[in-house]
Amino acid sequence: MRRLALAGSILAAGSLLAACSSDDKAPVPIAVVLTQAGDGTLSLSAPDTTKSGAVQISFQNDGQGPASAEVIGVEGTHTVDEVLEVLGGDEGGPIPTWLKAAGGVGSTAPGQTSTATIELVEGSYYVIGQAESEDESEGPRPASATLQVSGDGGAKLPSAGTTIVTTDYAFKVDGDLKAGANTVRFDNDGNQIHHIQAFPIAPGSSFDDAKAFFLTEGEPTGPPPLDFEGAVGTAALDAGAALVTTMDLKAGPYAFVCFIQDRQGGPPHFTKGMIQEVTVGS
Ligand SMILES: [Cu+2]
Repeated sequence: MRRLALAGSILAAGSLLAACSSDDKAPVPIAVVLTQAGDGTLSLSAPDTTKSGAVQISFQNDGQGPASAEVIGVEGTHTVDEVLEVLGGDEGGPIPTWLKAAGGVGSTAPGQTSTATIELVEGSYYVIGQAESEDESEGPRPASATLQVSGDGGAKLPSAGTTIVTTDYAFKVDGDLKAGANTVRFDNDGNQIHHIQAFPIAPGSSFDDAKAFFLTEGEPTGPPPLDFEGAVGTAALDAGAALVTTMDLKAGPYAFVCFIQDRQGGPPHFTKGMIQEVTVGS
């Protein structure tokens, strides 16, 4: 944990130097570390404050299973309990307008560090560290930290060779996705909150099988047509927001899926078309 904090301060010094020698400001680095106690309790360390603009989150998952770090903005005064109630609430429930999904780092394997660059405006945020479990009721309570963002302007979000644009209700990939680490910019041009969850289609299965797996009610039969172990995903992103992240992909067909519902509540977006086949090149 100490080593990461040190790395963060070296990066911060580097970005100051970069700012002096160029008009382009570099994203401000932020180190977020999730730890898990022997009894399963999660805790999160993150800075209390940062400046507005692009912020590069480096998320170190020292927990026992895959976890994510999402940044949630609140308009007005809302406690973290209110935020967690929305995030862990009934599937398909309404999402209050005071809650803003600012992005963050998607699923990260235990022992790994992943980064994502997001854009923050002045305001109050919570960083939520959440373990992923197949049965959400069994997971530990998410850990949280407050983050106060001040100022205006700041660094711009970097561009990336490949952009994935979400609309209500579709994914559009601009550029190539290849086997290995892809730096991807995710732009949410829709009016709803979206994320990108990418599942490799299992050998011997087709995209139609994958679609049927998600869209058919009741218990599926037979082996799943998707490789859940190989799945990668982004944090949730509000309307008009963007982030830059890395997606580790392998060659072959994927199903891109959004599980989020409309703000007013309702079925997950894959039922409205946000389940699409995307082919990753070798
Ligand atoms: Cu969506």
